[in-house]
Amino acid sequence: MKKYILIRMYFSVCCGRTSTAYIERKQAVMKQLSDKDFTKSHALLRESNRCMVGGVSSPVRAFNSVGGRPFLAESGKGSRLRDVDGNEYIDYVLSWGPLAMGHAYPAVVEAVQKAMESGSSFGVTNESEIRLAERIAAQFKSIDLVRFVNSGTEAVMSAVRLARAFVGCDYVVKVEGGYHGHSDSMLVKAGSGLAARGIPNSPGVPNDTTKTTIVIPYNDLNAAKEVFDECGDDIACLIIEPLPGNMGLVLPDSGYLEGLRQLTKWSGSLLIFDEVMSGFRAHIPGAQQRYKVKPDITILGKVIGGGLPVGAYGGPAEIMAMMAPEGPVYQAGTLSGNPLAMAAGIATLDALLQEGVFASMESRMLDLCKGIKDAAKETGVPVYQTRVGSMGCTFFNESGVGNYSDAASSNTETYAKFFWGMLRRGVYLPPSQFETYFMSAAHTDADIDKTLQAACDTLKDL
Ligand code: HOZ
Repeated sequence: MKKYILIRMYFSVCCGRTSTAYIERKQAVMKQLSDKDFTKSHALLRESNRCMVGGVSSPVRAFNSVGGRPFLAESGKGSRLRDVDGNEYIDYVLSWGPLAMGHAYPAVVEAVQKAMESGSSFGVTNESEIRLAERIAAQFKSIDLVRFVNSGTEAVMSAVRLARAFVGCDYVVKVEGGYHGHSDSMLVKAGSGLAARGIPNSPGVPNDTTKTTIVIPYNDLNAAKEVFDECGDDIACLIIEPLPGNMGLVLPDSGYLEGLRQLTKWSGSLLIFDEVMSGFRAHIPGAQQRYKVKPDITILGKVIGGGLPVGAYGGPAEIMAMMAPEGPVYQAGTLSGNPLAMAAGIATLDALLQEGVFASMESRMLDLCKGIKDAAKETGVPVYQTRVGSMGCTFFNESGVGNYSDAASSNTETYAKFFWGMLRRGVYLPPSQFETYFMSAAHTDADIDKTLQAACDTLKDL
């Protein structure tokens, strides 16, 4: 109980909820939004707070890091998201990435409806699993065999277990600000919601679990070398988002990923690429293709589920054969390979892989990012803009951002003002500086023009 009270105190200090700055920020936000009606959202939020922890099913949705209260979603179509008060936004969050074809893409809707009519879950293998696995293996040179699960968290947890069993030791190396879902061993100096709240580790994770997790800064090959020199024999795997998207979007320095590939090879450890975010977004099929580095195990999620809950991990047959029922490493799931999710994933990939689709998303993201950078320059607001494929991020930072400590030095107050200014003008960006925004195939040139106009006006107001 005592520990619980201390943790509560720790959280209120971390989040600064009672500070004058927090109250002032909230008041400023409310003033900025006075011309938008959120009556129904706020009424539902009061209800959700009575029956759901923090009123949400996932922390960043509470908008804590930008202050103010979140809206509640009613529906989405194409590039647009509509809230329960009838406000419409050009959506660059896209359910945090999965909706590569946009909201309610007709082929996805039709595929899911059709699958539903044949039954929603069987608990035995269904042909749709084979078809999605085939598509993934055909795209990724590093993957022979796939195992489907229901989320990226599950895929990471299982892949780390697989790596430990395959290599025969326990240590796992991860990157500061890298986010790999919320399994215990990965909640050490993680990005996303933890970065937004400035929490290094989560209470409730036993010290013994994280003792075997070694954290290195991103883009620092010397730091990685030191760790591998010192304890390379005990390292089962190095897990990394090759293109980190959970500390904002940070790009790998030239040679960094190749260097990690060499280190892991020399020490006999596995290299795991977490491409939950970058898969089918950094490139087709992912960051490993863009940067020409082949991992041992790949983690996927988001786009391969087309908006339904899917995670997957895959690799060469030699490694994957360690998994039950072929091998001794156990992992199972009642809804794994669920036919509705498989159908959504297949329809999404089939549409996205059509000639020119990804290229046009990429070129729109390029226009958007270039436009924001130009507007910031014109208005004298210092930003550091990153973009790869259909992913982008605007850091309010005078210097470059190459790792987590750079990202953490960004001006989050200014990001919060930018977020609300854009929302007021009908553009929904991630409600945290430490996330990535996404383009869909449904976004049009007119959407980009409207977004850039909103960005110019908002930046002028900052
Ligand atoms: N992990 C997601 C952001 N990178 C957040 C998911 C959510 O809150 O929906």
